Amino acid sequence: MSELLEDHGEYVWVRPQNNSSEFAVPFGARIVRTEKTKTLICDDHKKQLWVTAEDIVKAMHLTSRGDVEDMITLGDLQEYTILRNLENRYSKKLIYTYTGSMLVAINPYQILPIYTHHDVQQYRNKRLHDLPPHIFAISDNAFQQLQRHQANQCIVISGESGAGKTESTKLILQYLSTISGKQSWIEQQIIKANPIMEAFGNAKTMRNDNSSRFGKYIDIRFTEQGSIQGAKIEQYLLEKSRIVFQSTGERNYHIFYSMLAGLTQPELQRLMIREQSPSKYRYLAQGGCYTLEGKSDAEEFAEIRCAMKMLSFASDEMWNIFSLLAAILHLGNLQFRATEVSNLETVEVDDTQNLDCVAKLLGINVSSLNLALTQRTIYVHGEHVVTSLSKDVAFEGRDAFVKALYNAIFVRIVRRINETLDKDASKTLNTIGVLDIFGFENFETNSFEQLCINYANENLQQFFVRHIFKMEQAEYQNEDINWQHIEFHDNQEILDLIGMKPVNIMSLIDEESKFPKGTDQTLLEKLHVQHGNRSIYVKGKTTQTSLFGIRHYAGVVMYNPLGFLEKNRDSFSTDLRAIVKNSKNKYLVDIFPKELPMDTAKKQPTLSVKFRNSLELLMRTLSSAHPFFIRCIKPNESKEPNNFDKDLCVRQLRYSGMMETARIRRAGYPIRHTYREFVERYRLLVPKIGQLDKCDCKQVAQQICKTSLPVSPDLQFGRTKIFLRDDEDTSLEKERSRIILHSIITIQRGFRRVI
Ligand code: AOV
Ligand code: MG
Repeated sequence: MSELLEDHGEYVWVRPQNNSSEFAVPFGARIVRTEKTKTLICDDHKKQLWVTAEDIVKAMHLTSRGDVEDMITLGDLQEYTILRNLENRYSKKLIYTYTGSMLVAINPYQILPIYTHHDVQQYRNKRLHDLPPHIFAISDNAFQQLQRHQANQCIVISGESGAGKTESTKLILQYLSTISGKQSWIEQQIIKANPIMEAFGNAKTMRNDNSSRFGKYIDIRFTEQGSIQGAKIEQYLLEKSRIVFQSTGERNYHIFYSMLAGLTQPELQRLMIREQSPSKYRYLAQGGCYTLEGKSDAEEFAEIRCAMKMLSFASDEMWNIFSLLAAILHLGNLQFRATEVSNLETVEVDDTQNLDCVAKLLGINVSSLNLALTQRTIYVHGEHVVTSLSKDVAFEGRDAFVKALYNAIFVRIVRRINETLDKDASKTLNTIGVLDIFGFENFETNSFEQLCINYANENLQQFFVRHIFKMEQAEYQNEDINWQHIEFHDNQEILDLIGMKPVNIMSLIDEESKFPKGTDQTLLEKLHVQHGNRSIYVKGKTTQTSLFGIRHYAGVVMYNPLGFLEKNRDSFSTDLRAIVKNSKNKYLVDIFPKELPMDTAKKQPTLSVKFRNSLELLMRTLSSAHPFFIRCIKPNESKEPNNFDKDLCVRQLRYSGMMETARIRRAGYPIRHTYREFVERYRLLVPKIGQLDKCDCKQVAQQICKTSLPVSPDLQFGRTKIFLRDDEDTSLEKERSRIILHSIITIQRGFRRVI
């Protein structure tokens, strides 16, 4: 590239300097001055620095100099060109950018004045590219497509925790409910379903004060006239561990704190809640964080109650829910004492007060509850055998019960919301579905939940890749270009490995969960034996022998199988289940799924089966709809405005699978110019080209390629654009630099001769 260096003022891409991060990518700059062995450049932040000729990767495509609203129009579509485009726009508070019909949304972490009623009106009935990129434009487009083609639409929102998925979902709902017409009751009910779902399914985490700990798909049904007729919400994989444990700085689900702050004194008394401070409850106190900045739990509670009323929750139903939540709090404070009977470790409840409260609230006899918490009945050859539990096992059993109980409450609440929103579902009408789902996860320790989440993301990734592959194909067809020889492999192999082909990882987990002698260790051995020699399966290295890994589309994730089987069984003690079944609390009996007879309890569907079934259903729904994609990006970890952390953003771009757009492009012709742009840039390669307005740019382009490129170059002439591969682009750039250099020298010589 040394020829380039003489071309002063040229925009170039420069290799990252002094940065060892795996996410470091070339950055954009302008050449200021060149000396013998080094070049002075000025980067986007106006910082000047000296680099060597080798540091300069290549000249910048014309379309990358400023910023573009649709990154598909970047003549050079790469990770670093995408990144610079996003950063340039973000610095101007332009948080939305398209890549075709996909929207990239960067969380501004500040209130921007772009969501007003006026903005809603602005975007109404416009084509996608008529106005600057906006989430309202995507929403409107989905609505237009629904009406025009009478076909289902779906909007898939993804991104990591805190990237803005849930806020985006709310903005889409706000837009759709505003434009759909009369602002009737059903629209308000749909909007109000959200605070209820958030109260029970969102919590403060280190990454997000209002983190959704479940995935959701909201399908909104429209009448032929385009007004909202109803909606249906599907929920996925609520994080259950949070109910009994929170890491430092995190909270349990919002509802517990708002309930304590918002219930009246008589209500608290009825629930036997003597302490209003969350710090007094073990299940709320482990994270050491009780309040949320800028939020009043008591006010929130009033809003939740109001929203529940609007969604036709009866007051006794609400009371039943609060009673069960109170029971959970009392259960968490229950104390056990280790005892010993004939040298065997046993346990007893050491806390009659809490035990009484729990028994009353659950409608269960105190002594049966006491026994169910401290003993286990097993069936051996059709006989009941009762064994006493150790203290640790008793605690575990209680926690497993609480997790199941809270999950059952959550599932029931979503079902109730659906009963209200999903009336008249018999009429098949077209829908717009919005998916707000956890993004790809790779933590220090990855467990069964991460495997499920990442499997869901692999499915979505395939859906996405197939869609953009089709779009790219459409561009080639529009331009009458031969597309046949372009091959692209998606991630089917990973999907097969985790959950699709026989003896996949999920089915092995299932098998081991049902096998009486199965342990997490035997599971690991079976996984290794079955899949050990596949390239996408990774065995843990010497320091990680207890782990197994998968080479996901977004990178390798190592999973720790510890606890996999227990989580997959998704069950709790049969003794507790038996007393729940006979409880006087009808609501409690009702929210637990009708269990199979006790001795066949093992045959209940496992979590992996349930999850795979709901995922399969989701993928079928999505596949039968016309998709839009929103990729949310978190610009920094400190939740602050005007701070674009490049490494963090590149990582997300990779995890979001957005690089597939670039990769698919690279599989074909990555560089493309309109004929006019092309001729403007390379006209100097051929002498005597007249005024551009008067010549046929396509013909001139063909002439330029014929004279300047080696014989039979790999390129294609489309209807309006020329399509090039990297080699041809580099040749043209070199030739251009050589000619510029030559003419500078000629001018300088001529100038010297004159003086
Ligand atoms: P998430 O849904 O993607 O995370 P949220 O939608 O909850 O993330 O966004 C996190 C926070 O970022 C919000 O509470 C807002 O403060 C801010 N935010 C997001 N989008 C916008 C916006 N368009 N304008 C202003 N502020 C915004 V998670 O559910 O944790 O995966 O699990
Ligand atoms: Mg969320």
